[in-house]
Amino acid sequence: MKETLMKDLLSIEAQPYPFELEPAKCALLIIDMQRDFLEPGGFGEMLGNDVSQLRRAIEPNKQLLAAWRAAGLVVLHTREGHRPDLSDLPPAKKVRGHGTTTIGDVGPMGRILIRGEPGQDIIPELYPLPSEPVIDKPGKGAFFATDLHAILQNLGITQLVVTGVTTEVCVNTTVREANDRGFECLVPEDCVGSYFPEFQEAGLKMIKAQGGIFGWVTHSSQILAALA
Ligand code: C5J
Repeated sequence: MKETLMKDLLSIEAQPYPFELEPAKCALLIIDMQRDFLEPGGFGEMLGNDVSQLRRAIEPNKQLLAAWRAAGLVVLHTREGHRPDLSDLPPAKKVRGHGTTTIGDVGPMGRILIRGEPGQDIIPELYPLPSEPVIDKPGKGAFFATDLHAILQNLGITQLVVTGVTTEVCVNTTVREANDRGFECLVPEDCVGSYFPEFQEAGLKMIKAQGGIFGWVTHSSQILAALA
């Protein structure tokens, strides 16, 4: 970590009020920026979703990730997915939606949401460095059935900048889980994405409502300016 940043408290303009970011205790947590959710021809698009709604978050994430890495701060990534033998896939999740192609079946980029398959991996634009932990999660929240909490505690992390997809599902669930475990969460609105514009708006409102009931919302430009 940059020596100068270590001692600083960075005040980030945010809603409902400024977020006091402590670089030594704050990690960037990038949620599920996976090929099957974001790439044309992937599972998300196969289900009829407009992936451009998610892809607009790629460039802001790239810039934030580059600045975060340059500052020497902690980065973690998550991937939603299951074991190849499906032993960690609840039957209720397997059949949800009554689709003809569901989790574990062969999709456009290998078996859908199965660890090790091309579609389950992170998009090349945001690919993790070998030093950055990747949390494979079977649920929507990144704390459920993973070692994320232990890793954050071991690293002395108490604050999270949470980005990724989708805003109302895995980002919101993770922010709520983190909040209940005592972490302060800051969400840059341009670095999260939903297939549904109305859910993008509502998902962000839910986080910052009632005095920041789950956390804070900002724009990545505010974080970039503070890190610069
Ligand atoms: C979903 C996610 N939407 N990462 N996953 O199934 O939000």
